[in-house]
Amino acid sequence: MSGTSSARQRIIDISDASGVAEARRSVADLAATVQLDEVAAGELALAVTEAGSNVFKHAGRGRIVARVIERSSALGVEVVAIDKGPGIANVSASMRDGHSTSGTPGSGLGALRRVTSDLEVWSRPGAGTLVRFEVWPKARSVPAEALASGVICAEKSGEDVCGDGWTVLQGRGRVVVFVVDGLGHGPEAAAAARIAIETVERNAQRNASEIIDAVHSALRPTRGAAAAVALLQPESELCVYCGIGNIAASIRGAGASRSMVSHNGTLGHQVRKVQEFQYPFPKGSLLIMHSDGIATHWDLAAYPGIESRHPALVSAALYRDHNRGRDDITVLALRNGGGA
Ligand SMILES: [Mn+2]
Repeated sequence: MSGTSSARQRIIDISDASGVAEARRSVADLAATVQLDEVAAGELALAVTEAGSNVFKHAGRGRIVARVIERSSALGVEVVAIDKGPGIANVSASMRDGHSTSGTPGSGLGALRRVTSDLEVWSRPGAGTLVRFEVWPKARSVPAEALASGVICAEKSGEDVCGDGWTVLQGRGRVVVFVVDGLGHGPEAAAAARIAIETVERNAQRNASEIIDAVHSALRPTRGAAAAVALLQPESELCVYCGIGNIAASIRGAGASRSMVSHNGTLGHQVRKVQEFQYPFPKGSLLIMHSDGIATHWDLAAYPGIESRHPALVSAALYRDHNRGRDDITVLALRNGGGA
């Protein structure tokens, strides 16, 4: 399989000006691992500083989430700026270069668009702002995303490692999407999650229930995990789903949402039944999967228009507003189709 999405990610809290500098440093550090050329690295630093400053100036606090992304074997960096500030009244006017409401929310978006790719903004007055963009090496022409996705995976605050994990593996007309939540949190949960992901990578050609069986066997020496695999066939508009334990998953499209079924149990320890379920996955619809660090009672209707935007904005909204705050969290959104 090719096109493994990397789990390499940075999350930086911004609550003062030093947070903006820290975000610039931390994202530069991440970018160094993908060897951006000097021009692209400079533009990334500029863009992160601009996005981070906007968060601090207009919302007082928020977060920058950056991760390594891969497309056609090129590596780039995706940045999402997340705040719960006053929001932007007119996003499209703000995106126009030279828009003259300097100092108001959104005033830097034109500048941001000049130095980044695929800039997307979701904002509503009173509902905060979510900004997403990509930066790629200058020498590469990177094709449009065939299946757009966004994911945030973060450790419980106070922990050094994350007991959740995820992977997206693409190849030969199918996509394997896997989310795992190692029991509890901390190093032992992280070890279980890591073993689960390695097992999925080794078994990615198999069917969904075989993948879950393999994970169950591999996790026996660990403390165990909840996990689910969604085996997508985008062209046939199908999703075969198989899960054990508390991973929430649904497919949403045209205003309707369908939850997918996992059986109870703990992989590695107690599994009564491994069963595949098949669901329609129409073009344009969104797969959303998350661990129980995210509360289950969210509703995308609270974010008008977000369902048709880049999935990274969807995962950012759920992360911002539905984080229970007492566990590791993973939230992943993937569209059958491109970005916006
Ligand atoms: Mn959990």
